[in-house]
Amino acid sequence: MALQAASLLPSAISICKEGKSNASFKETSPFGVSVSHLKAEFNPHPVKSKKFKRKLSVKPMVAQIATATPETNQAAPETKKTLRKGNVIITGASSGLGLATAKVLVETEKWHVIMACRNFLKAERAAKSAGIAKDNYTIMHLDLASLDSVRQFVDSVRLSGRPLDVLVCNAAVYLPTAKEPTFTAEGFELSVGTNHLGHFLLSRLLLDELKKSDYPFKRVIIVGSITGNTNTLAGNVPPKANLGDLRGLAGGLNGINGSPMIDGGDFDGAKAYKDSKVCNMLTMQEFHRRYHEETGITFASLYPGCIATTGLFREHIPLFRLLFPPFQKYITKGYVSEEEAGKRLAQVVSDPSLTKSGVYWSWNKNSASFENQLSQEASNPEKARKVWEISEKLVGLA
Ligand code: LMG
Ligand code: NDP
Ligand code: PMR
Repeated sequence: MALQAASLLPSAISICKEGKSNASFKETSPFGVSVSHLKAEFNPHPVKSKKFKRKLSVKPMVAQIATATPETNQAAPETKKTLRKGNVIITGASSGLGLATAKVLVETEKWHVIMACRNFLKAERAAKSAGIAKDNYTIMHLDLASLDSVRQFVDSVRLSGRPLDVLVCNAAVYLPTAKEPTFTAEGFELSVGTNHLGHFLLSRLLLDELKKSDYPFKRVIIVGSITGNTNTLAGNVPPKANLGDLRGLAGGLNGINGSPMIDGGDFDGAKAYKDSKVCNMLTMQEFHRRYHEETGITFASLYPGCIATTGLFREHIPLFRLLFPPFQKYITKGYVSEEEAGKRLAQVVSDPSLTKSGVYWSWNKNSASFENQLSQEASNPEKARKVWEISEKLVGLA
C-alpha cells in the first residue's frame, strides 16, 4: 500500500522560483507542487557567510557546533581564556526537540542549559537518560499554560543571578483529535494559550534580562513549522492555518463570549496548533521590528524538519503514530531524527554566523541551513502588529 501510495506521487519536481529550477529541492523530496501559488520550502541560496559555507561542504553540523565558540573567540581574542559559558533557556526540554537540543549544546561544553519544564521529575529523568552531565543543566519549573507560572519563572530567573544569553521557545502541545476545546489557567484555548500566549509573555518579560547580557550575541529563537505556512504542500493539508481577522483572539479565545479559535470559527485542534505556529513566526518578526536595532538581540524562527517520532503526536490516534514516521521517511522525505533536529536548533542558538534577525531558518537535504520564505499570512507585518497588540492585552502587558 505504501508503494502504491508512492507511485501515485509525481516522480519529478519542477518547483520554479522566478523561472529558476531548484536542484536541491528535487533531491530533497519526491513531492511535486504544481500549483503556482505554492512556493518551495527549499531555497537555492544557502547562508551567505563564506566561513559557514566552507565548513558545511566538509562536515555539516557537528563541526559547526563544535567550533561555535572558538570562532567567537577569534573575533575577540582578548576574551579567549575568560569567555564564560553561554546560558540558554529551552522551554519544553523534557522531551523531543528540546531535549535533543539541550544535549547537543551541553556536549559542546560551551553552554549551560536551563530546562524550563512543567514536569520537574520527567525533566530530571529525561536529562539523566540523555546523559546530560549534571553540572551543565538546571531544571526550572515553567507551565506555559499558566501566566502566573510564567511570571514566577521569570522572577526565579532574575533571582538566580545567572545571566541570560539565549531564549529558545520550543514547548508546544498539539491536540488533533480533541472534539472540544480545553483551556489554560486564564481560560485561553490550550494550544494557542500555551504555544503562543505563554511564550509571548515569557519572551516579553525576559527581554530585560537578555538586554543585560554581555555575551557576544543574544538571541530569542522560536520553533515555527512548515505546517503553518500555506506556501508549502504540507501547509495545505487540511485544516489550513488561517488567523482571519483575529476576532476570536480579540475575544479572548475562551469559547464563552466568542470562539476558542483565533479566526472566530468552530474549534479544530489541528488548526489551532497551526494557527499558534503562525503566531510564533509573526511574533519573532514583530520582535525584530520593535527591538532588534535597539537591543542587538537576534530574533528568529525555524522549521527543524519533520521529527515524526516525538511526543508531539501523543494525542493522535495510534494508527497515525504508526504510519506517520514511515510516511515522512519514505514518501515525503521530510523526516529528521530528534538528534538531527537537535543539531539544527543548536546551530541556530550557537552558530556565530547565524546572526541575522527577523528570519525563518530551514535546512535542505544535506542539512545546510538557509533563510526560507514564510507564507503571505505568516509574513504579514500588519497581522504581526495586530497579533502583538491583542496578545499584550490578553497577557496583561497593556
Ligand atoms: C486532519 O486530516 C484531521 O482531520 C485532523 O484531526 C488533524 O489530524 C489534521 O493535519 C492534522 O489532519 C487531514 C487529512 C486530510 O489527512 C489524512 O487523514 C491523512 C492521514 C494520513 C497521514 C499520514 C499517514 C499516511 C500513511 C501512508 C502510508 C504509509 C506509508 C508507509 C511507508 C512505507 C514505505 C516503504 O488529508 C487530505 O485531505 C490530504 C490532502 C493532501 C493531498 C495531497 C495529495 C498527495 C497524496 C499523497 C498520498 C500519500 C499517502 C496517503 C495515504 C493515506 C491513507 C490514509
Ligand atoms: P514534544 O511533545 O516531544 O515536546 C514538547 C515539549 O513541550 C515537552 O517537553 C512538553 O512537556 C512541553 N510542554 C507542553 N506543554 C507545556 C506547558 N504547558 N508548559 C511547559 N512545557 C510544556 O514535541 P516536539 O519536540 O516535537 O516539539 C518541540 C517543538 O517543535 C514544538 O514547538 C513543535 O511545534 C515544533 N515542531 C515539531 C515538529 C515535529 O515534527 N515534531 C515539526 C515542526 C515543529 P512534557 O514533557 O511535560 O509533556
Ligand atoms: Mg504532513 C512535503 C510534504 C510534507 C511535509 C514536509 C510534512 C510535514 N507533511 C507533508 C505532506 C503531507 N502531510 C501530506 C501529503 C499529507 C496528507 C496525506 C500529510 C498529512 C499530515 C497529517 C495528517 N501531515 C501532518 C499531519 C499531522 O497531524 C501533522 C500536523 O499537521 O501537525 C500539526 C503533520 C505534519 N506534516 C509535516 C509536519 C512537520 C507535521 C507535524 C508537525 C508540525 O508541524 O509541527
